[in-house]
Amino acid sequence: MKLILAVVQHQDASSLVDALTEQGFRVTKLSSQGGFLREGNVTLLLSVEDTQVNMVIKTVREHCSTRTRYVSPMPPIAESGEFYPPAPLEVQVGGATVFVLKAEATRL
Ligand code: 2BA
Repeated sequence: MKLILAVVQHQDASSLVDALTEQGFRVTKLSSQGGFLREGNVTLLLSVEDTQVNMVIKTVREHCSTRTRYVSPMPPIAESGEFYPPAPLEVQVGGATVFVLKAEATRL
């Protein structure tokens, strides 16, 4: 068995969960937050057979898009009233960050 953790963007989460559920996978959806952008994202938790990992990854790939975000860095400390607006930093987010771990599932 494998435990798959998939960090995906909010915009992609619903269609991905629908697709995985239609394929018969059990999915747990957790609200999460990225440490860099400090924005909400979604972490999906799936326990699957080893032979199903590729199918899950294929489905994640089909439903998760790469998006560009612009982050404003902190402005430099102003001296003598001058202001230099810092250039926004371009960041590519997604499609998805996927971790596959060995797992044993026990239902109590
Ligand atoms: P965030 O930490 O908010 O990161 C959002 C995007 O910012 C990242 O997209 C990446 O393009 C960029 N980024 C992150 N840390 C950076 C840094 N130290 N310097 C420069 N740019 C940086 P993704 O790589 O697609 O990651 C999307 C989200 O997936 C992350 O949100 C985080 O929640 C999760 N994630 C990504 N890699 C991870 C890892 N190795 N371990 C745990 N979570 C991870």
